[in-house]
Formats: sequence, C-alpha cells, structure tokens
Amino acid sequence: MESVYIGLGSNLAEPQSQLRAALQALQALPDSRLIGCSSLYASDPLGPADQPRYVNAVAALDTRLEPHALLDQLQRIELEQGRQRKAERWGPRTLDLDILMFGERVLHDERLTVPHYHMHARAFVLYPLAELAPGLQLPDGRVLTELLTACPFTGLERIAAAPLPTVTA
Ligand code: A4P
Ligand code: MG
Repeated sequence: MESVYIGLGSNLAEPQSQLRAALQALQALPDSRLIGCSSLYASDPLGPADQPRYVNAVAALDTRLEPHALLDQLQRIELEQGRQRKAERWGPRTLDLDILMFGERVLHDERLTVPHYHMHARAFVLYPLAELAPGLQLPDGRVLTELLTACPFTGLERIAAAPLPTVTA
C-alpha cells in the first residue's frame, strides 16, 4: 500500500454535499482504504473572481492502485458528480479531485504531475493537509511546516469538522 493525499474542491451544486459524496466514492475504490479526511474549508477562488467560493478538503488514502489507474478512478468520480470540463482555466466546477502526493513518487507526463504542481503555495491545500500529516515532507525535501510559514491563512475559513474519523500520520 502507498500513502496518497487527494485534494477535493467544489464550488457548484452544494459543495459540501459534493465533497461528502466524493468521500463515499473514495471509500468504495478498489484495492484502497480511505484513512481520513481533513475538516472542510471555505476558500476564496483562485483564478477568475466571478465564481462562488470553494469548499476544499484533503483526504488520505492507502492504495495498491498505480497512479494512472487512480487518476482514472478520480476522473470517473468527477464525471459521475456532474463535472463538465470547460475551456476556461480554473473556472467553477462541481468536483475537482487532485492527486497531491503519491508516496514518495515524482511523476511528470502528459496526464500526471505529482506532487501536484501548485500544492506548495495553496493555503486551501496546505492547511487541510497539515491536519492529516503535520510532519509531511515533499520528495524534494521541503517540509510542510516551512511551506505553511510562507503561506498565510488568508481567505480560508474552517467551516465543518472532518466528515470521517481522522488518523494522523
Ligand atoms: N493532471 C496532472 N497532474 C494531476 C494531478 N496530480 N492530479 C491533469 C489530478 N490531475 C492531474 O485537470 C486537468 C488535467 O490535469 C487532467 O486531465 C489531468 O490529466 P482538470 O481537473 O481537468 O482541470 P483543472 O482542475 O481546471 O486544471 P488544473 O490546472 O489542475 O487546476 P487546479 O490546479 O486543480 O485548480 N480555488 C479555490 N479556492 N479552491 C480550489 O480548489 N481549484 C482550482 C483548480 C482553481 N481555483 C481554486 C480551486
Ligand atoms: Mg484538477
């Protein structure tokens, strides 16, 4: 089993319900075990400002799936929850599931960049991630505590407790 962190985001069609439904879908993934989820956070949109605020969280999953097989599963869940891919970059969406970290792996191909390319600078990723894995280190050696120091909590608001029991790494 490898330890994976998944970023969840939604700003359409009842975002909190979208995240809870996504967690149920993650719980049902083959060859995998959902370990926990952070609190839910409301966050100001990154990208076009004329869209609703997001709800974000991070989930921890242990899996025997390979990274591309996991990505296939995440994209299936996004589609099942009504995700429409539009041309506009960073536009509104019912559900976005990003692979933030996949064990110690560093991947870069046409479908997958791991660690996720902007995770190190996004408050709506780093603060929920810190609830699950406060001692986390990125494959390049940077530690989560350092990244948090450089990333203010601005625009973020904790709005609900973890929808699942959390196991701290
Ligand atoms: N892809 C590459 N690496 C990965 C990865 N590690 N995990 C590819 C998941 N997918 C990965 O993604 C585009 C392509 O990225 C996929 O086909 C996959 O092969 P997408 O989900 O179709 O499109 P996207 O999410 O709009 O693109 P992008 O650039 O990944 O956007 P982000 O970085 O996900 O940002 N503001 C707030 N407050 N909260 C948010 O959650 N999210 C976004 C989207 C913008 N603003 C936000 C938030
Ligand atoms: Mg995405």
